[in-house]
Amino acid sequence: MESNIESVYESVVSGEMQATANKVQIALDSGLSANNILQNGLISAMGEVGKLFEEGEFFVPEMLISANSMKFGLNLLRPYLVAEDVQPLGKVLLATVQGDLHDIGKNLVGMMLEGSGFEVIDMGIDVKPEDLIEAVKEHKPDIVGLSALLTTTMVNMKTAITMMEDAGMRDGVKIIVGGAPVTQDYANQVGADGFGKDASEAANIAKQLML
Ligand code: B12
Repeated sequence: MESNIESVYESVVSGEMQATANKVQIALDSGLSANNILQNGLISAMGEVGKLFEEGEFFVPEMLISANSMKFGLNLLRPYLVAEDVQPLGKVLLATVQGDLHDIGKNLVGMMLEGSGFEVIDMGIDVKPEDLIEAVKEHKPDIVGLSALLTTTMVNMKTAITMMEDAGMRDGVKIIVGGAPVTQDYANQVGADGFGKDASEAANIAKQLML
């Protein structure tokens, strides 16, 4: 790996936020393309972070710090990516369902998706299905990601999916679901296209759904 790219990669994996931005700047100044830095520095580092998490080497705090470092680098890189006309892998609309205020896991999922090259639109917490439908119309995402942490609110995933079906927009969009009480069985029951038990799985399933 080119040494300036390797420095970016290492700062993300070791979770050094400001250093990641500095290393991205150095890589840009050395003449490397923004897309090269994104793919081989930031995205591949987040791939490694996801792998370390799956192997039990990293836990949620480490993953959050790496994801934040990736964001520092990405913020600096964004105008250069626009200038190079680099297209994201796809667009994901994320929301915590109505009645539910938990967002730590959803935010982590959003960061991992960004780290995998997706554009993420985060609608926040306690999102009414009507608002979700308006947002799907407005943003035309490839994937909608729904998060729920309560057994009392996970049923609102079904409500949202049914309302999307009734609005005739279900075929144009993939839906992934997750959150502590959600299982693959539950995802099947509510008619979702995918389930992720953690942020790393969420990114993997989103990538698969784009194929
Ligand atoms: C932090 C927390 C809170 C915080 C939330 C702060 C915030 N900004 O999110 C506060 C204090 C506000 C809170 C409030 C409540 N909470 Co609470 N809370 C938790 C706690 C301790 C941690 C949740 C968390 O952040 N985990 C860490 C993240 C990283 O994990 P995660 O959320 O599971 O997300 C991962 C995966 O699930 C997945 N994922 C998540 N979303 C998505 C989405 C997609 C699309 C995909 C693919 C994957 C995915 O990837 C994530 C990252 O790896 C849990 C206990 C627990 N162990 O889960 C209880 C818990 C969820 N809370 C609980 C309860 C009961 C409540 C309250 C009702 C308490 C009360 N009486 O007021 C209120 C409800 C408020 C509301 N209306 O939502 C119960 C739920 C019980 C149940 N079976 O329904 C739990 C399980 C605690 C318990 N054991 O009783 N809570």
